[in-house]
Order: sequence, then structure tokens, then C-alpha cells
Amino acid sequence: MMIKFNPQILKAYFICGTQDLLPNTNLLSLVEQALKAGITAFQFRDKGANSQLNADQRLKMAQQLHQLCQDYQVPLIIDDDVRLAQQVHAEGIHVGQTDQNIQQVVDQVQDSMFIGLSCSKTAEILAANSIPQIAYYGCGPIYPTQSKADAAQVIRLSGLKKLVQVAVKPIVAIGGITENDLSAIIQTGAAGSSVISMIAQSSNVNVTVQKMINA
Ligand code: TZP
Ligand code: MG
Repeated sequence: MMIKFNPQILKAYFICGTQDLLPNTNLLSLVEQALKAGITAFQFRDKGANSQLNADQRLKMAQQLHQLCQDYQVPLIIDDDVRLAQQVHAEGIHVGQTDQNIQQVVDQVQDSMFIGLSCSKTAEILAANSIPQIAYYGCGPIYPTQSKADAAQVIRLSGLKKLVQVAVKPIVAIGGITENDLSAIIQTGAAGSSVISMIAQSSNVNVTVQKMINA
């Protein structure tokens, strides 16, 4: 089955890896709960010293996550690992400004998957606007985040609005987003929000995801 990119998938975008889990929780069951609740995209981002997986386990996990996402017709996006994305035939790859060079990523994946790029500055958007293979921009951090140690400066809603104005592709907001921020983010012209802790630490995943969908 082929799931193509559509800006609607940015509406309720969940990002998670084993480093983001609360104690005694399991990534596959958390993602299944989130899929049942209606997330529109899932990004597997498993990295750093707190990941619970080695490379083989990460590949197996990505394969299982892809099967699960397919059951719900939701695209799987792999963070920052073209080879892993290709091995599991993911629908998308997401790259940051300091990850692998974006043109190299474009050359490697060609049209086999869509590409998302992290941007926190106008200049980064302007440089990427002319690259047709880039489907969307992930913009932030909007607010301070506990989930990424080396996050860029916060841009707040005012910074997000500026990026929306120059972008020729849809934007998903990221970073420190809570349930109270969701409608203000949509009002900037962003297509949706992408979150780690809001879902991974939610006491009611179903309610949290419904708020994203209804924002
Ligand atoms: N990139 C910028 S902020 C961030 C990433 C991966 C972390 C977002 O996590 P949270 O818990 O939703 O703030
Ligand atoms: Mg990255």
C-alpha cells in the first residue's frame, strides 16, 4: 500500500522513540493507542543515550511500527536515518538542519518517500522552498522542550507566523506544545502540531489526540 503525502497528515503528528517513554510503558502499545485515537502521522525518532534499543532492535521495532501504522493507513516517518527508512519502506524521512545534508537525502531517496525538513529560521525556509522533494517543514521549537537536549532557540508563535508567511510548503509546529496551544498554532496558518511529551506523557491519549484533531 502506498500512502502519499497530503498536508492533512500534519494535523495530529506524534513523534516517539524508546527514550521518550514513561517507566513501564511500551512503545508499540503506546503507538497503537495513539493510532486508535486518530493520529494522522507517526515519526519514529529513536536516538541518544536514553534509547533502549541497539541497531538490530531498532530495525525490528521500525518494522513492527510500520506494520501497525499500515493497519491504520497512517504514514510512518523515520527521523534522521535514510538507511533505516529505506529498509522498512517508510512513507517519509525527516531531517534536521544539522543531520545529513538535505540534497544528499533528496538524491538518495528520490521519489521513494516524502521528506520533511526542520527549519527555525526564515533563511532555512527560503533555501528549501525551491527543493520540490521536500513535502513539509517542521518549525520550532515553539516553546522550551524537555524532549530534545540540543534544541534551537524558541521561536514562539510570532516566529512561527513569520515562517508560515515565507513557506511555500505546509508547516507543522514542534516543541513544548501543550493542549492549550493547539488552536493558536492553527491560527498562525500552520497545518498542525507535532508532539512527543503531550502524547507520551498523557494520562488519556484518546482525549489528547481528539484535541489535536479538533483544533
Ligand atoms: N525538535 C524540536 S523540539 C523537539 C524536536 C524533536 C522535541 C519536541 O518534543 P515535545 O515533548 O513535544 O516538546
Ligand atoms: Mg534531527
